[in-house]
Amino acid sequence: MKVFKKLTRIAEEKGGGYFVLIDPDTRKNDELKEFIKEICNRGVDAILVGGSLIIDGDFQSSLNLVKEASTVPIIIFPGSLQQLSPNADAILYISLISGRNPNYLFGDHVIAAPLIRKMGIEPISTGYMLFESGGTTTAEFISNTKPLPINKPEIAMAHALAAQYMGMNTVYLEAGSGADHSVPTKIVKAVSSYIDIPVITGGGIKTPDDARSKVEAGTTFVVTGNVLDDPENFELIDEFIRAIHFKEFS
Ligand code: 1GP
Repeated sequence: MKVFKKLTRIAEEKGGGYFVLIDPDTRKNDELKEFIKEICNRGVDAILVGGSLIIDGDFQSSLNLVKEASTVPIIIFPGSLQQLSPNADAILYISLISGRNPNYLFGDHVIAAPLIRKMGIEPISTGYMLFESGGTTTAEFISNTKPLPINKPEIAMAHALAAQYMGMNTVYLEAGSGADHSVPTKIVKAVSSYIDIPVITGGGIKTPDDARSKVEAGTTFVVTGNVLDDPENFELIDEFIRAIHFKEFS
Protein backbone atom coordinates (compact mmCIF):
# COMPACT_ATOMS: atom_id res chain seq x y z
CA MET A 1 0.00 0.00 0.00
CA LYS A 2 1.22 3.47 -0.76
CA VAL A 3 2.71 5.58 2.02
CA PHE A 4 0.01 8.25 2.25
CA LYS A 5 -2.87 5.77 2.11
CA LYS A 6 -1.26 3.77 4.89
CA LEU A 7 -0.76 6.86 7.03
CA THR A 8 -4.35 7.95 6.46
CA ARG A 9 -5.56 4.55 7.61
CA ILE A 10 -3.37 4.72 10.72
CA ALA A 11 -4.72 8.20 11.48
CA GLU A 12 -8.30 6.97 11.18
CA GLU A 13 -7.59 4.15 13.60
CA LYS A 14 -5.82 6.32 16.16
CA GLY A 15 -7.97 9.44 15.92
CA GLY A 16 -5.31 11.48 14.16
CA GLY A 17 -1.82 11.12 12.72
CA TYR A 18 1.24 12.90 14.11
CA PHE A 19 4.06 14.19 11.89
CA VAL A 20 7.19 15.84 13.27
CA LEU A 21 8.98 18.29 10.99
CA ILE A 22 12.77 18.28 10.95
CA ASP A 23 14.31 21.52 9.76
CA PRO A 24 17.87 20.72 8.59
CA ASP A 25 19.04 24.01 10.12
CA THR A 26 18.07 23.01 13.61
CA ARG A 27 19.62 19.66 14.44
CA LYS A 28 22.87 18.09 13.42
CA ASN A 29 24.38 14.61 13.29
CA ASP A 30 24.37 12.53 16.47
CA GLU A 31 21.86 14.73 18.18
CA LEU A 32 19.55 14.41 15.18
CA LYS A 33 19.88 10.62 15.09
CA GLU A 34 19.09 10.28 18.78
CA PHE A 35 16.11 12.58 18.44
CA ILE A 36 14.71 10.58 15.52
CA LYS A 37 15.13 7.24 17.30
CA GLU A 38 13.40 8.60 20.36
CA ILE A 39 10.40 10.12 18.56
CA CYS A 40 9.92 6.93 16.55
CA ASN A 41 9.98 4.85 19.75
CA ARG A 42 7.42 7.10 21.33
CA GLY A 43 4.96 6.71 18.45
CA VAL A 44 5.25 9.47 15.85
CA ASP A 45 3.63 8.35 12.57
CA ALA A 46 5.93 10.00 10.01
CA ILE A 47 8.77 12.49 9.77
CA LEU A 48 8.77 15.48 7.46
CA VAL A 49 12.12 16.90 6.36
CA GLY A 50 12.55 20.31 4.76
CA GLY A 51 12.32 24.04 5.22
CA SER A 52 11.37 27.22 3.37
CA LEU A 53 14.88 28.53 3.81
CA ILE A 54 17.91 26.47 4.86
CA ILE A 55 20.86 28.57 5.98
CA ASP A 56 23.51 26.33 7.62
CA GLY A 57 21.92 22.95 7.34
CA ASP A 58 22.55 20.37 4.65
CA PHE A 59 19.30 18.91 3.40
CA GLN A 60 20.81 15.77 1.87
CA SER A 61 22.92 14.78 4.85
CA SER A 62 20.09 15.54 7.29
CA LEU A 63 17.70 13.42 5.28
CA ASN A 64 20.19 10.56 5.14
CA LEU A 65 20.71 10.70 8.88
CA VAL A 66 16.95 10.72 9.45
CA LYS A 67 16.63 7.73 7.14
CA GLU A 68 19.25 5.74 9.05
CA ALA A 69 17.59 6.36 12.38
CA SER A 70 13.91 6.26 11.49
CA THR A 71 11.46 3.40 11.68
CA VAL A 72 8.57 5.44 10.23
CA PRO A 73 8.08 6.90 6.73
CA ILE A 74 10.11 9.94 5.75
CA ILE A 75 8.32 12.55 3.71
CA ILE A 76 10.08 15.47 2.07
CA PHE A 77 8.43 18.81 2.79
CA PRO A 78 10.23 20.75 0.07
CA GLY A 79 11.01 24.42 0.39
CA SER A 80 12.72 24.39 -2.99
CA LEU A 81 13.75 22.23 -5.93
CA GLN A 82 17.02 21.49 -4.15
CA GLN A 83 15.14 19.46 -1.57
CA LEU A 84 14.71 16.17 -3.40
CA SER A 85 16.20 12.79 -2.48
CA PRO A 86 15.74 9.15 -3.47
CA ASN A 87 16.24 8.22 0.19
CA ALA A 88 12.84 9.54 1.25
CA ASP A 89 9.69 7.45 1.05
CA ALA A 90 7.45 10.20 -0.28
CA ILE A 91 7.31 13.91 -1.01
CA LEU A 92 4.60 16.46 -0.43
CA TYR A 93 4.10 17.55 -4.04
CA ILE A 94 3.01 21.00 -3.06
CA SER A 95 1.00 23.59 -4.95
CA LEU A 96 0.78 26.82 -3.01
CA ILE A 97 -2.91 27.27 -3.77
CA SER A 98 -3.50 30.15 -1.37
CA GLY A 99 -1.19 32.28 -3.53
CA ARG A 100 -1.10 33.20 -7.17
CA ASN A 101 2.62 32.82 -7.77
CA PRO A 102 2.68 30.68 -10.95
CA ASN A 103 5.99 29.02 -10.10
CA TYR A 104 4.58 27.59 -6.89
CA LEU A 105 1.24 26.70 -8.50
CA PHE A 106 2.52 24.84 -11.54
CA GLY A 107 6.09 25.70 -12.36
CA ASP A 108 8.68 24.01 -10.19
CA HIS A 109 6.41 20.95 -10.42
CA VAL A 110 7.29 20.49 -14.08
CA ILE A 111 10.99 20.48 -13.31
CA ALA A 112 10.57 18.21 -10.28
CA ALA A 113 8.20 15.63 -11.81
CA PRO A 114 10.73 13.66 -13.92
CA LEU A 115 13.24 13.77 -11.06
CA ILE A 116 10.70 12.40 -8.60
CA ARG A 117 9.80 9.66 -11.08
CA LYS A 118 13.45 8.70 -11.47
CA MET A 119 13.95 8.70 -7.70
CA GLY A 120 10.99 6.38 -7.25
CA ILE A 121 9.50 8.30 -4.33
CA GLU A 122 5.77 8.74 -3.86
CA PRO A 123 4.40 12.18 -4.74
CA ILE A 124 1.59 13.24 -2.41
CA SER A 125 -0.28 15.95 -4.27
CA THR A 126 -0.83 18.68 -1.68
CA GLY A 127 -2.87 21.87 -1.85
CA TYR A 128 -0.85 24.07 0.47
CA MET A 129 -2.79 26.89 2.09
CA LEU A 130 -0.93 29.54 4.01
CA PHE A 131 -2.95 31.52 6.60
CA GLU A 132 -2.44 34.80 8.39
CA SER A 133 -0.82 34.02 11.73
CA GLY A 134 0.17 37.22 13.46
CA GLY A 135 3.37 38.14 11.60
CA THR A 136 5.27 37.55 8.37
CA THR A 137 6.38 33.93 8.23
CA THR A 138 9.34 32.67 6.20
CA ALA A 139 6.98 30.74 3.91
CA GLU A 140 5.01 33.91 3.18
CA PHE A 141 8.10 36.00 2.56
CA ILE A 142 9.94 33.47 0.41
CA SER A 143 6.90 32.57 -1.69
CA ASN A 144 5.93 36.21 -2.13
CA THR A 145 2.27 35.34 -1.67
CA LYS A 146 -0.50 36.69 0.46
CA PRO A 147 -1.83 34.38 3.18
CA LEU A 148 -5.53 33.58 3.46
CA PRO A 149 -7.57 35.63 5.94
CA ILE A 150 -8.55 33.81 9.11
CA ASN A 151 -11.85 35.61 9.57
CA LYS A 152 -13.36 34.30 6.34
CA PRO A 153 -13.67 30.51 6.53
CA GLU A 154 -15.62 30.44 3.27
CA ILE A 155 -12.52 31.53 1.32
CA ALA A 156 -10.51 28.70 2.85
CA MET A 157 -13.32 26.22 2.19
CA ALA A 158 -13.54 27.17 -1.49
CA HIS A 159 -9.77 26.84 -1.92
CA ALA A 160 -9.74 23.42 -0.28
CA LEU A 161 -12.65 22.18 -2.36
CA ALA A 162 -10.95 23.37 -5.53
CA ALA A 163 -7.89 21.33 -4.52
CA GLN A 164 -10.08 18.28 -4.05
CA TYR A 165 -11.80 18.82 -7.41
CA MET A 166 -8.39 19.13 -9.06
CA GLY A 167 -7.58 15.67 -7.76
CA MET A 168 -5.12 16.55 -5.00
CA ASN A 169 -4.54 13.96 -2.27
CA THR A 170 -4.63 16.36 0.66
CA VAL A 171 -4.70 19.99 1.76
CA TYR A 172 -2.20 21.41 4.22
CA LEU A 173 -3.50 24.21 6.45
CA GLU A 174 -0.36 26.11 7.32
CA ALA A 175 0.20 28.98 9.73
CA GLY A 176 3.95 28.98 8.95
CA SER A 177 6.77 27.48 10.94
CA GLY A 178 7.17 29.27 14.26
CA ALA A 179 3.93 31.17 13.77
CA ASP A 180 2.59 33.17 16.70
CA HIS A 181 -0.83 31.55 16.27
CA SER A 182 -1.79 28.23 14.75
CA VAL A 183 -4.54 28.03 12.12
CA PRO A 184 -7.75 28.76 14.06
CA THR A 185 -9.68 25.67 15.02
CA LYS A 186 -12.82 27.09 13.43
CA ILE A 187 -11.03 27.20 10.06
CA VAL A 188 -9.81 23.61 10.50
CA LYS A 189 -13.38 22.57 11.28
CA ALA A 190 -14.93 24.50 8.40
CA VAL A 191 -12.49 23.05 5.87
CA SER A 192 -12.44 19.48 7.23
CA SER A 193 -16.20 19.20 7.22
CA TYR A 194 -16.48 20.66 3.73
CA ILE A 195 -14.11 18.36 1.82
CA ASP A 196 -13.55 14.61 1.56
CA ILE A 197 -9.77 14.46 1.30
CA PRO A 198 -7.48 14.32 4.37
CA VAL A 199 -6.39 17.58 5.97
CA ILE A 200 -2.93 18.29 7.41
CA THR A 201 -2.62 21.15 9.92
CA GLY A 202 0.65 22.70 11.07
CA GLY A 203 2.51 25.81 12.07
CA GLY A 204 2.54 27.38 15.53
CA ILE A 205 1.11 24.36 17.35
CA LYS A 206 2.86 24.53 20.70
CA THR A 207 0.63 22.59 23.09
CA PRO A 208 -0.95 19.14 23.15
CA ASP A 209 -4.31 20.82 23.84
CA ASP A 210 -4.06 22.83 20.65
CA ALA A 211 -3.12 19.66 18.74
CA ARG A 212 -6.08 17.84 20.21
CA SER A 213 -8.45 20.66 19.26
CA LYS A 214 -7.28 20.41 15.64
CA VAL A 215 -7.94 16.67 15.61
CA GLU A 216 -11.37 17.18 17.17
CA ALA A 217 -12.04 19.80 14.51
CA GLY A 218 -11.44 17.14 11.87
CA THR A 219 -7.84 17.42 10.73
CA THR A 220 -6.38 14.03 9.79
CA PHE A 221 -2.78 14.92 10.57
CA VAL A 222 -1.07 17.38 12.90
CA VAL A 223 2.46 18.66 12.29
CA THR A 224 4.76 20.14 14.92
CA GLY A 225 8.28 21.43 14.38
CA ASN A 226 9.74 24.13 16.61
CA VAL A 227 8.10 23.14 19.85
CA LEU A 228 10.31 20.09 20.32
CA ASP A 229 13.51 21.95 19.49
CA ASP A 230 13.74 23.19 23.05
CA PRO A 231 15.10 20.23 25.05
CA GLU A 232 12.94 21.33 27.97
CA ASN A 233 9.87 20.63 25.86
CA PHE A 234 10.98 17.22 24.72
CA GLU A 235 8.84 15.34 27.21
CA LEU A 236 5.80 16.99 25.65
CA ILE A 237 6.10 14.42 22.88
CA ASP A 238 4.21 11.83 24.91
CA GLU A 239 1.44 14.33 25.57
CA PHE A 240 1.25 15.25 21.90
CA ILE A 241 0.96 11.58 21.04
CA ARG A 242 -1.80 11.02 23.59
CA ALA A 243 -3.65 14.13 22.40
CA ILE A 244 -3.48 13.20 18.71
CA HIS A 245 -3.85 9.41 18.99
CA PHE A 246 -6.77 9.96 21.32
CA LYS A 247 -8.66 6.85 20.21
CA GLU A 248 -5.81 4.66 21.43
CA PHE A 249 -5.90 6.26 24.84
CA SER A 250 -9.61 6.58 25.47
C1 1GP B 1 5.48 24.17 9.45
O1 1GP B 1 3.80 22.88 10.27
C2 1GP B 1 5.16 23.07 10.34
O2 1GP B 1 5.00 23.83 8.22
C3 1GP B 1 5.71 23.19 11.73
O3 1GP B 1 5.53 24.45 12.28
O4 1GP B 1 7.60 24.72 13.61
O5 1GP B 1 5.62 26.16 14.07
O6 1GP B 1 5.58 23.75 14.67
P1 1GP B 1 6.12 24.79 13.75
